[in-house]
Amino acid sequence: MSDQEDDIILSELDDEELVQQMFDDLYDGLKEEIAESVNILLERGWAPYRVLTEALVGGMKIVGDDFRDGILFVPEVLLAANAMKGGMAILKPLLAETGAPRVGKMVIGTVKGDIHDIGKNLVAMMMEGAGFEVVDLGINNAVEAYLEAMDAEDPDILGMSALLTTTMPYMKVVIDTLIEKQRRDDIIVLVGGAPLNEEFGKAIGADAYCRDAAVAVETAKTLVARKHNQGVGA
Ligand code: B1M
Repeated sequence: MSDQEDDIILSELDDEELVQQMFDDLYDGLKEEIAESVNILLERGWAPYRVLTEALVGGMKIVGDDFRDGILFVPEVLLAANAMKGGMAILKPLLAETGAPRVGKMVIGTVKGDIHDIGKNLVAMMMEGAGFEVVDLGINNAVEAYLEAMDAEDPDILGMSALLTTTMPYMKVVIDTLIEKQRRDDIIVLVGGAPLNEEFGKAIGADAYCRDAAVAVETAKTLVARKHNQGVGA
């Protein structure tokens, strides 16, 4: 087959075919193709959030399943993650453009020992879109980094992300340190990441476990509003 016959014209695919193609392109780590497809879907009137969840997060789920099953390895997954970030970079300003009034401030970071940041970045993007000011501490954060950021930024919320069963217990280290330093009551602690669940969130003393970015936004809004009301009444 010639190269030309191999070429797929992304703009000629219908929506369903294009999303399927995006799953393949994400799997193959094709950043430019992902960026082009994201733009096509946006031009066709898809909401940024729909592109994010249906096309990008959907595609990453397939990558994750094959990584788990030993079909894909770290280098391929890194390429897929890079392609995903290419798509997210286009969506970020659009998600932040909602004109929502400022509702609160969040410091967020992935915990010590953990370098996964896609989910955390997504939460940060969605929170910004919902009107929160977000200070992103990046990956591999020791408790000192969270404490310093709390001093410097005076946030309403501390968000922690962990993607590994070996790093999720570190969230408790952070919360226990806050208790020890009598700072736990000053801040709403939200936690998230694929291996966590509601029970774990409760067990470590977080205010809430957030299954995904949309839940993080809703939970943050509710808890910040409650905190501000309590503040007024106090
Ligand atoms: Co990693 N990895 N990885 N990895 N990786 C997982 C997590 C794994 C489940 C894969 C698998 O086996 N199926 C597995 C963990 C197994 C376990 O702990 N039981 C795993 C492993 C083992 C590893 C390494 C140890 C592999 C190795 O080296 N042998 C290594 C660890 C490195 C380290 O951190 N020290 C490693 C490395 C990597 C890459 C670097 C290659 C890459 C990360 C690139 C990057 O992030 N820049 C990577 C990736 C991409 C994955 C998978 C495939 C995808 C994660 C992802 O981005 N998902 C992942 C498999 C999986 O999760 N199914 C896997 C998409 C993202 C949108 O979802 O992160 O869940 P998620 O975020 C969601 C929610 O969880 C929630 O909202 C987000 C958006 O809806 N959320 C929050 C997340 N954080 C939140 C914080 C909040 C609120 C909500 O705060 C308020």
